[in-house]
Amino acid sequence: MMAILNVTPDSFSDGGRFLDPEAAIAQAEALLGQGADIIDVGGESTRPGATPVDAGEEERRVVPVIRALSARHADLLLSVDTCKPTVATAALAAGACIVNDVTASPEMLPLAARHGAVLVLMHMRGTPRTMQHDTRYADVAAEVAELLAARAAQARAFGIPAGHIWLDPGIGFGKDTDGNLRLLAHLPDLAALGHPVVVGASRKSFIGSLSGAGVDDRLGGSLAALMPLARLPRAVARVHDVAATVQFLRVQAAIAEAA
Ligand code: HH2
Repeated sequence: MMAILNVTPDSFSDGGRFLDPEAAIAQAEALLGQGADIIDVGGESTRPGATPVDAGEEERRVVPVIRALSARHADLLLSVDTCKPTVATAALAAGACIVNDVTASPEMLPLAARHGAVLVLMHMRGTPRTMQHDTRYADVAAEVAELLAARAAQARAFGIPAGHIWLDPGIGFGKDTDGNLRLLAHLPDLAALGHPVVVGASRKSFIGSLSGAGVDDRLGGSLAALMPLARLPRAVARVHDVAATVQFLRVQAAIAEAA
């Protein structure tokens, strides 16, 4: 379970709540207490239409939080949610061991290889500013799997082991509601590429479209969106609501064992 910690003023769900490093560290401690395995620290919102942040500002937001958490918890898996190689480098030096790159940029491959880091490769069409302009695909699941398979092959060619390359279909990143649902329904196809799979569906707008619920009232839909992932052998859920997700996944696993 990867818990979301956005050190930003403008993230779509927790924007502005954890911009202060002390508040961010306290939130990380709370998420760990609820059962998070990984804390994913982000300093730039990627919500549709978000304004880009320069590398210096992004680094100033995430690095002190990563450094403080790493000093307090020697074994904690810390992830940095960034698409900038300089921010990733600074975060790895401060104690992160996972680079979560929503652009799956080829530039991150040598960097992750050099540091022995886990690399999350996520599918996005365009940029956060443009990604919802065209959400049509001939076959969204096939197209996303093809792009991620190609990028994963490049990552392996850089010497990154398969288990360190995590693939994410990019729920909400240049997809409409039907596209998101299709991607979730076809997660086993992505898992068949032989890498761990990450899903970030937590509180996203397709849940609002299906239910009419506002952003802070989407827990039920967020858990439902994890059902396909709960059936995969190597999978990571990226979530805001850690305690409820831990409970959901435990009960799912117990049912699977009883089958
Ligand atoms: N979604 C968001 C950000 N980073 N990383 C991965 N791997 N997968 C995702 O689906 C994903 C992600 C967007 O959500 P959030 O961080 O909650 O909001 P914001 O981008 O507004 O900070």
